[in-house]
Amino acid sequence: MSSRHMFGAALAAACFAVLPVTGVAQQKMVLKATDVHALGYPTVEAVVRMGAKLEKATSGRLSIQMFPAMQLGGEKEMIEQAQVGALQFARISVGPMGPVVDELNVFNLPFMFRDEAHMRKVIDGPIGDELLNKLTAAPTSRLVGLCWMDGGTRSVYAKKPIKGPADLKGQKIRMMGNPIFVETMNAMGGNGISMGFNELYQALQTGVVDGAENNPPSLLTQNHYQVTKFYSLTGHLILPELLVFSRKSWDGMSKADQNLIKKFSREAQLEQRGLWNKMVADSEAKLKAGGVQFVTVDKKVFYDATKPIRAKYGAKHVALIKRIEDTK
Ligand code: BDP
Repeated sequence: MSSRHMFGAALAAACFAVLPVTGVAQQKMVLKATDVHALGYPTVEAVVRMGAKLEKATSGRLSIQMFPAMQLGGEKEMIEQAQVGALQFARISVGPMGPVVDELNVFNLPFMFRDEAHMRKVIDGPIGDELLNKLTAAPTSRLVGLCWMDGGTRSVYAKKPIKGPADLKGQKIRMMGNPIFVETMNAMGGNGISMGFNELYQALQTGVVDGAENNPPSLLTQNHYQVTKFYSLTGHLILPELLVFSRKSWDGMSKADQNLIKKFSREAQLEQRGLWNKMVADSEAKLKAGGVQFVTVDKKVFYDATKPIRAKYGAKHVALIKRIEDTK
């Protein structure tokens, strides 16, 4: 962790230290929230709006202070800080949570969802709820799963078009911190490199990696498109985002406050996707205007190439995968 991030964590801890330890429902609480994205990004905006609702509903007793744009580090650091109660809300990808709560890895399998509508149906329904509850119940998580958000479809971007596995040969492609993703990229023909989001821009600029993969809003807002001009529509991952809460902080709150946060979280899940749809459309237009070429790809080739990954990591979760596939 860099000194800037340590300072952020210490600051967050200090601010929460004045808060009640058990059940003193009337005391003022400033809940710290963090996200890798900047203010205005749909996931950040959804949490900021939740803060306004919380303030209104509690006459200012509960509020949210947002630390956006990786001010508190990458997602690994965010998870760790939430676990120790140095911050309360962490908005993270389901990607880095897979190694913490194994069932979540089902969402992290390549080509698990048919399309984004399918993913939304799954997160909105009983499977979405069950997995949030699993995350909360897992002793390893030390977090409370609050809601899902939309993270769109991830495709590969690099300095050249990627139409098939042969084009990925020798290409170092940054993946999120989860062995499934590294193995997925290797199966797709490239060299998967696990790296924090906070290190990626520089790695692309200096050639430490040749490319990465993400949704259009991230490609745009992180300025990665300035270095990588070809966005090849592999669509290998449709990953929902997660909003989690520090279990340590949660246990010190009243049931009524917990229920309020849960209610607003569910509302945030549904509200965020309106913001997301608009952001994706805007981002695609801006990327094209910025000279990025969108390359059409025969996804079937990558689907077939990643079959061993689904077989290896899906074997333990056959029943859950069947339920996801059966969700229409
Ligand atoms: C973005 C997610 C963010 C991840 C990032 C990544 O919104 O949570 O940290 O991808 O690739 O799409 O690390």
